[in-house]
Amino acid sequence: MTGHGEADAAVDGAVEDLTDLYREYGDDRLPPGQRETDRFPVLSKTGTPSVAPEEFAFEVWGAVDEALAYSLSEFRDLPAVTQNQDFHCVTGWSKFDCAFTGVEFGEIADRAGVHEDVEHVLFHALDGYTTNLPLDECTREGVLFAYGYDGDDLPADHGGPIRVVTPHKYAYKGAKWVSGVEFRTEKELGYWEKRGYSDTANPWHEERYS
Ligand SMILES: Nc1nc2c(c(=O)[nH]1)N[C@H]1C(S)=C(S)[C@@H](COP(=O)(O)O)O[C@H]1N2
Ligand SMILES: [Mo]
Repeated sequence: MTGHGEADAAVDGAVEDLTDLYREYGDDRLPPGQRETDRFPVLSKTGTPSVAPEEFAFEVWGAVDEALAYSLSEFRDLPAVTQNQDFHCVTGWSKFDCAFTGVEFGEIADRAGVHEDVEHVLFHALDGYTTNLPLDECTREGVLFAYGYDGDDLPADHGGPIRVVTPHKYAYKGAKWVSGVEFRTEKELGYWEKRGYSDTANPWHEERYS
């Protein structure tokens, strides 16, 4: 580990291996129609937004007991995990063994106190991107608000300071530069989901388009 970011604290702890998550869906680690790459391509609808770390706020609202707002340093003080995960982009590349450090979705949901009638989550990002998931697809293992990658701070092009990762879904379900999490009783489709990409987005079932 050559990192010198605050992510180190969690990176130095035990790394959980989530790369066998595919077994829920079949025998193949590489989903159908994907090819493995060693690179980590950057895919953004527009450019990388510039973020002043001191002004960054991570906010939680909607049908919750308590709306939350964290500065970046407050967020990085929350309990964190490091997980080895695979990453699958709907355009056809997969990157194995990405070490993401961050806060588990469930940790944030617990702190906010999600109302019983919430079934949907809409993630908001600084570039205007949104993406939606059912609540029960967010509270499962692997969904992180990641701020560390490979022992360092998550690079800005990959969504730093904080991005969502969703190893059981195509990666468009993981908002880079995530700034808000909205707990909803009714579904609202996100940016790509409105534009014809699959709402369910399971890579092993090749759910690419709706
Ligand atoms: N805010 C935001 N998040 C985003 C996107 C985006 O354009 N804006 N693109 C999505 C898509 S389609 C993919 S494949 C992944 C790409 O992540 P990467 O650039 O780190 O490879 O981010 C997802 N999250
Ligand atoms: Mo993508």
